Amino acid sequence: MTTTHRLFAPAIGRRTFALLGGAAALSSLAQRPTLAVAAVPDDATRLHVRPARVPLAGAGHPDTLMWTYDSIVPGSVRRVRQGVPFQAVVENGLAEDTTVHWHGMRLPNAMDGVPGLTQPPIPPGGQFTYAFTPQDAGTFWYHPHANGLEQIGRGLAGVLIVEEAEPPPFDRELVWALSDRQLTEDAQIAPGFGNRMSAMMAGRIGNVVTINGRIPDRVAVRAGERVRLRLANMSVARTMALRFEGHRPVVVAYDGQPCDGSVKNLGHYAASWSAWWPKRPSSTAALT
Ligand SMILES: [Cu+2]
Repeated sequence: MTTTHRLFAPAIGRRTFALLGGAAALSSLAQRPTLAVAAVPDDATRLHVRPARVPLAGAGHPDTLMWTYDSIVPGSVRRVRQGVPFQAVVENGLAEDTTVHWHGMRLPNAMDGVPGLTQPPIPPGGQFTYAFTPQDAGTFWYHPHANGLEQIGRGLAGVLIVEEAEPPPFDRELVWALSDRQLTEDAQIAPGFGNRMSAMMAGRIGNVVTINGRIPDRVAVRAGERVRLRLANMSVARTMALRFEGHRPVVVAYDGQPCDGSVKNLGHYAASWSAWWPKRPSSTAALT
């Protein structure tokens, strides 16, 4: 039996979005060939930081001009292996400095991406090579640490998955990169990142919530299916409170660390969960 579940009422328009398809598409993009440049190993991942127009709001709305990794939002899901060296060459195509911070990862200080502290910022047109060996398996994410609120708010973020040597058994894996955007009527990122009022209040809370860069609609799960759900909250200020009505998810890891399932809320910047759907689904699942 396949049951279709409504996630929430989107703020702009409606569209059917296959979350599994979205995650698969992101994975395949991560595999695309890299440019050949001297002194860069063949197996290095490249991240091109650049403005691009992306179909955030969906049919009937103009594409949204965002700041992207490789012209997609969020950046592609990067999969690396615990204990296996990882390299990423970041090329800055923005008109301002940037860096990449690997959120939640234990790594050498020089690779932590804090401009002026652990590295010089990557200037417009410049590049920087990050290299480290992931020590912990889990769900992490990457984002700039330069002008972070605006650069993340304009789209720069992606999921980094460190695969364990022996993954637990599951039927299917879903990756949900959660975010929110402050959009104008014509589906563009609203200016005013330095707004004093929002800085004094809760921060910049968007008027549109997205999963994997799209306004979500429905996701189908089978009765009794064991789904490994990887969650990352990439919004700059919004606390995501997830409700799975009729389901009984079990939290198996938090911020990349295995846990006993007692964690109740996915808070701001609490990046990583994995969860099972071990029981029969019923009629609704809600994200609020
Ligand atoms: Cu972070």
